[in-house]
Parts: sequence; C-alpha cells; structure tokens
Amino acid sequence: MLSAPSTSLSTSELLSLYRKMVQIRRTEEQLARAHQSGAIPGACHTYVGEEAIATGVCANLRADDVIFSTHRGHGHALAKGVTPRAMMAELFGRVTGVSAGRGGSMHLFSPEVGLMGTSGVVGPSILLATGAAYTFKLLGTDRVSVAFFGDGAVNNGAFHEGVNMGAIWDLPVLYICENNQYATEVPFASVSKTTDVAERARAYGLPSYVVDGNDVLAVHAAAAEAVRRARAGEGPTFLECKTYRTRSHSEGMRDAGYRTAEEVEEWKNRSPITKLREYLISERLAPEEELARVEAEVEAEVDDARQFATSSPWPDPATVLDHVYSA
Ligand SMILES: Cc1ncc(C[n+]2csc(CCOP(=O)(O)OP(=O)(O)O)c2C)c(N)n1
Ligand SMILES: [Mg+2]
Repeated sequence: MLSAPSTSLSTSELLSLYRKMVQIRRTEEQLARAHQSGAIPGACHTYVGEEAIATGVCANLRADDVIFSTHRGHGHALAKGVTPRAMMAELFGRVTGVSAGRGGSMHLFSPEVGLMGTSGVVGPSILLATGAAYTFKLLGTDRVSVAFFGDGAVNNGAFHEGVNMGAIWDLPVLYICENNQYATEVPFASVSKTTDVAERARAYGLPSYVVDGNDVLAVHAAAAEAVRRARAGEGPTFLECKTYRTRSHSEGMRDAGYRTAEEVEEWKNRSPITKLREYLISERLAPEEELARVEAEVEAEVDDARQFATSSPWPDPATVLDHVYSA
C-alpha cells in the first residue's frame, strides 16, 4: 500500500486540504439533516468518511482538467470547485443550483470547473473519462481526465473496456476506484476473489496501486505522480483507494444487517479529517487555534450556503421544456 510518511506540501497547501475536507463534511451534514426533514427530494448518497479521496486527487488538477463522478458525487463536485451555494441550491431544487435545479444530487454538472457530471448509473464514468482523455490526446493538449467509481463498478463491463482502452492508447487518465468495501449492502469480498482491485487493473498493463483512501496525504502524493505521468504523455494510472462510508448507502435507507455497528465505529475512528488534524498538530505544522478558525469559517460558509439555497426561487414552471431536446 502506498503511504505518505512525510510530505513536501507547504503549510498553506496542507491547510487547504484540511479546509476542503471539512467543507465537504459540513456541507453533507447539512444535506443529511435537510433530507431527513423532507426538504430535499430524491436520493442523497453522502461521502462522509471518504473525503480524502476527492480532496487529494482534485488538489492536483487544473480548472481545465475534467472529472467524471458517481451517484456519491457531492465531494467530487466541491473538490473540483463547485461552490457549496451552487451545490446545495441544486439539491434543494432551486434555480440557482449548479444544474438550475433540474438535476439534483445525481445530476450535478459544471463544465466551467471541469465537473462533467455526477451520475446515477454505475460504471460509465470509466468510459466517459477514457473518451475525454482520448480527445485531449488527439488535440495535443496536456489536459487530464479522471474517472471516480466505486468497487461496485468493477464487475461491470465498462471497467474492463475502459481501463484496457486507456492502457493500450496511453491516455492521460486517472482511474480512481473508491473501494469502500460495499456496493449498497453487498460486501466486495463476496463478489470478487481478488480483494485488491489494483491487482486486476495491473493485468491490463498500467501502473496500479493500492492507496490508503483515508489518508489525504497518501492520496495526494499518489495522484500527483499520476497527474505528472498523464501530462507528460506517459499514460494512465490506476489508484485503488481503500476507504469506508460511515453513513447508510443513501439517506433514509436502513443501515443494518449487512455490517456491524463495531465495524462502522472502527472506521469512524479512522476519519480522514481527524487523521490530518492530528498530524498537523503533532508535527507542529498548524496550531489548534488555526484549525479551529478554519472550521469556524467553513461552518459560516456552509450556513450561508444553506440560507442561500432555501431562500432561492424555484424554477419557473413555464421553462419546463427548456433544455429538452425532443418534446
Ligand atoms: C448500471 C447500474 N447497475 C445497478 C445500479 C444500482 N446501484 C445503485 S448504487 C449501487 C452500488 C454501487 O456501489 P459502489 O460502486 O461500490 O459505490 P458506493 O455506493 O459504495 O459508493 C448499485 C448497484 C445502478 N445505479 N446502475
Ligand atoms: Mg462501494
């Protein structure tokens, strides 16, 4: 497993990773509460516990690089530069949302910042990111494309077609598998004889690594090298980030019968946010007061986003056929 025992990042870069993970966590805590109160329609899959992956990967990307996300995409969107205001307003169905209130949680699109979409369909992010990387290569640019996907996507044909194609054409793409060990209620170990997805990917002939997905510094370091390779025309990299979601599969769903309370508790204690916080304090990279200040600023930002979302107008019913290609 790749780890990052020491880091070359500056204090301000480290604080920015911390701020982003806290922003994702606080935003989703608000979203979960709003969903429970009935204020958010549709599904809401939170990324709580997995924040280090989107944060560590996207911190290495430029605005003109693109990411293709999943049904669990709030963290990806925020990490790529969507604001809490635009994201929250979208989940509340308001016209100020990132998709003008028409998409919700699983249809967040913001090409301006390189978010090419969250998606309710498991698997295609792998193919879409491969296609975008092919475009970048044909155009002769040094732009990079990223596919985020879960362990549930790796028995889907898209995985094998996409990863193989990325490898044979040396495309500038990162395959980021967020292995949280369950696909809804199905343990990965029950649908795969090999527990390391990276081992399968390696068979396609691309550099493939297992990374501690709860360690933002390990993810950041692995992604930095993968992005460097991609920009230099050296081809794709596969990173399997081992992690765990600590809330139910989707808000409002039962979370019993397929995993134990002890297991969930154990992983809560491995929160990537706590891990970085303790590291920053113990290495004397940031005093406790500074971290508390960041947390307070994020709290205020997310409160403001919630206010903004709930006070924004609904889409005008007269515009219901806008953006519909065939009516
Ligand atoms: C093609 C397809 N098959 C099945 C589903 C139903 N489905 C929704 S989420 C999910 C599990 C996904 O698990 P994983 O990819 O590991 O992501 P996680 O939810 O763990 O983040 C499934 C099977 C779907 N949305 N799309
Ligand atoms: Mg999973």
